[in-house]
Amino acid sequence: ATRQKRAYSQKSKTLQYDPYFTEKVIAATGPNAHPRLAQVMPSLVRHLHDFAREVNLTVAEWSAAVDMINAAGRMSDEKRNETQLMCDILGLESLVDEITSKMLATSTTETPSAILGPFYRSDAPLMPNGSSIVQGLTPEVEWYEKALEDSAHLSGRVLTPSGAPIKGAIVDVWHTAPNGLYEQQDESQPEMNFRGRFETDAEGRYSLYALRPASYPIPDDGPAGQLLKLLDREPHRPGHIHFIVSAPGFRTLTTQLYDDRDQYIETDSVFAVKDELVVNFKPREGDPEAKWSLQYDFVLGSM
Ligand code: MBD
Ligand code: FE
Repeated sequence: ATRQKRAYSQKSKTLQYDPYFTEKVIAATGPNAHPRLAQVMPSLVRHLHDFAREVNLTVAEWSAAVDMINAAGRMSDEKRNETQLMCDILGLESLVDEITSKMLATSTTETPSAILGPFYRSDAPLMPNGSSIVQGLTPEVEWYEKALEDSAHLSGRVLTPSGAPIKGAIVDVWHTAPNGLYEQQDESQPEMNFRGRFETDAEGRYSLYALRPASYPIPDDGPAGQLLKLLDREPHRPGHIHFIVSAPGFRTLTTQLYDDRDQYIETDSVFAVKDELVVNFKPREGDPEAKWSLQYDFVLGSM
């Protein structure tokens, strides 16, 4: 790494650029431009141009970046969003999530949000409270032993900002198999495995069986993985469970919970961990269905 740095600094030059070029591009915007775009595009153009000048970006480098974005687009479909994954490893999805939640927050008690990530499926089955999102667990699957060890009961309430229970809220939950793969990434898993939606009862309660989540490297067979390698970066995300919690009249909460035992808590490759979302699973007594127990209340924000 040191040698490379030196080689590049030898090549760097201080160049003089037309000081009006960027303003000319911005000024090309017409009077009937979309108002929000008219507001944000001058800033985007300025930052892009400043970036290119700051690093003396060459045609070959810009072209490689275009190829990379095109490759991400070609790889993306309803099962995999590689472009989003590239944003994730640059911290952009987490940053935008943070901006949005600060913009919309109406109380200090609401549960912090975390990014959606590229593996959400909106049509998970609605299941009765107390049922399990673990399917296809037979001794034949490679992660059978781990799934038994990590069996977990999740429960809690969905609350208003002042702590009143919300009846009829939907808790939409998803996580990977112990092999670190979401169901749609893995031929060997049943459709919608480790996904479910649960409706809260009159006390705002939800409950389900799932697994303590395992850490795993984000998919590294595309441009995002390539970029991580070029940056000498660690591809792992700490084990996490995704949630989307929604109820009429409240702001939908997209978030994740992180297992505090995880070795990657401090080095999430997509920068999404927040202290308030790190949880401690407790041993569960007297339940043959689960070795671990987690209780967590979600507080939704008002509209
Ligand atoms: C994931 O599982 C995820 O949740 C995010 C945010 C990015 C990549 C993989
Ligand atoms: Fe995830």
